[in-house]
Order: sequence, then C-alpha cells, then structure tokens
Amino acid sequence: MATAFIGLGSNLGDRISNIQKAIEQLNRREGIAVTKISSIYETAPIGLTEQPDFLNAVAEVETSLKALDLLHVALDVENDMGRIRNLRWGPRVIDIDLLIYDDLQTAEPELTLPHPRMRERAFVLIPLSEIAPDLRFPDGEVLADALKRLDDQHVRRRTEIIACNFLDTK
Ligand code: GSY
Repeated sequence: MATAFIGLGSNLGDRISNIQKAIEQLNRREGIAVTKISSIYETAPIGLTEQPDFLNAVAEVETSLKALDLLHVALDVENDMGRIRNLRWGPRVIDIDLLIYDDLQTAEPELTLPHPRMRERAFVLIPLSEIAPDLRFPDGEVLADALKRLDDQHVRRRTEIIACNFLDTK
C-alpha cells in the first residue's frame, strides 16, 4: 500500500459539486481509498489570470495501484466528468493532479513526482498542510518551509462547505 496526495480544482459549473463528485469517484475506484480530505479553498487563478476563481482541495489516498496507474485513474475520472482539454492553463470543470506518491521521485514523459509546480502553489500547499502538517518532501524539504517561501496568493478557506461526508461513515 502507498500513501498519495491528490490535488483537486474546479472553476467551471457547480464547483462544489464537481470537487465532491471527483472525491467520491476516486474513492469508488478499485485499489483507492480516500483517507483524508482538506477543507475547500477559494483561490485566485494562477497562470491565466483572466478566468473565474477556483475551488481547490487536497485528498490523501491509500492505494494498491502503482503511481502511473493512479494517474490514469485520475485522468479517467476527469474524462468521465466531462473535462475538455483545450487551453493548457484555462478554465476547467475538474482538475485532478497526482502530487506526491510515497517518497517516489520520478521524471517520466507522462508523470513527474513530486508534482513539478506544487511548491510554487499556495492553492496546493495550504490545503496539503491542513491534512499533512508534518509532511516532508522526498528531497528532505519540510512542507512548512516551502509554505514560508510563498507570497500571498489569495487563498481563502471556505469553512462552510463540506467537501465530503463519507469519511465519517466508513
Ligand atoms: O493546476 C490546476 C489548475 N489550475 C489552478 C487551480 O487549480 N487553482 C488556481 N488557483 N489556479 C490554477 N491555475 C490552474 S492551471
């Protein structure tokens, strides 16, 4: 079994429902159990700034799948949910990123781990620090130190939104 962290983002349609559905879909797939979910955060868009604000969250999963297979499941859930890949940095119904898979460090054409841009992104590090405050990256850097380097990227915790309710009933 491996522990992996997955980033979720949505800025099109019913953003809350999109994040909730993606978490539920991942949890239903063979070999994946969602074990922790951060709060949902309202975040200013990074990259292409002329687009609606995102909702973002991070989930921890326990998985018997290999990293590449986990990525393929994530892409499959995105496709099932109607994600259309047109603009690289553009708006999307759902974005599911494999961030960290145990201590694996890899740079393959299809998959780089840890996610190559995650340490620049408050919309990833802030929710991640909520569910894994003591996390250390495979290269030894402590998550809290990576967070300190970031400037204010307008990330606001939406405490009134419940990201999922199935964890309590498992
Ligand atoms: O990489 C994920 C998609 N994405 C996001 C996102 O999820 N949140 C914010 N705040 N900005 C983003 N820019 C891109 S591309």
